[in-house]
Amino acid sequence: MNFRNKNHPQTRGIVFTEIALYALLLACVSGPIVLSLVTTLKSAAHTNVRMNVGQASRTALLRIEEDLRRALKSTVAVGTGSSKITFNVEGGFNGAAVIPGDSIEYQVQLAEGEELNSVDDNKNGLVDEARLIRRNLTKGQQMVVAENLGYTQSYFSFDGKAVTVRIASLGALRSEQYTYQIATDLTIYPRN
Ligand SMILES: [Ca+2]
Ligand SMILES: [Ca+2]
Repeated sequence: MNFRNKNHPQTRGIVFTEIALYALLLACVSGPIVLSLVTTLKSAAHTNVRMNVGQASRTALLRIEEDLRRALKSTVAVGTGSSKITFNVEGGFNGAAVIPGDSIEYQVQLAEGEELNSVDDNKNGLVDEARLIRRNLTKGQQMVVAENLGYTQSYFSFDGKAVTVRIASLGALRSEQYTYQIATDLTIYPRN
């Protein structure tokens, strides 16, 4: 019993020393861990915005591609400023030739509340952003295919053989006042 009592203070002494060491070790290690966690979270936010921007571009181009593959070459017209394209999709076969079907129009136009002035007028974190509208002029229908596009960086061109579409998608990382832009090109040969 005496032996135990004699040793007790010594045991506690070791425990306190260990706790002090662990505390010191934790202080040394937790600093870098917190820093690394912040870096990881920031990097995840960047990856997230980048992925969304890339996905938005692909979705818009898939929709345009679907229409342009059915477009008749002789009906393709690109509007002034390259922000608009109109064409007729195939409408069947009359026994001698393919006949034009619905008239389709795609237009890149500035988002609501935005003017082309290098200022974020509608305060959504993006400067002069645009949306892509698809119109079926024959049926009088209209839908928004994509939003948050670069207005001047997204356009259509036609050289008489191939249509080239460039869609530039934007994404804002507002906490860092950083804007991602991913531009994707698509070249399609309409039908004769
Ligand atoms: Ca804006
Ligand atoms: Ca603006």
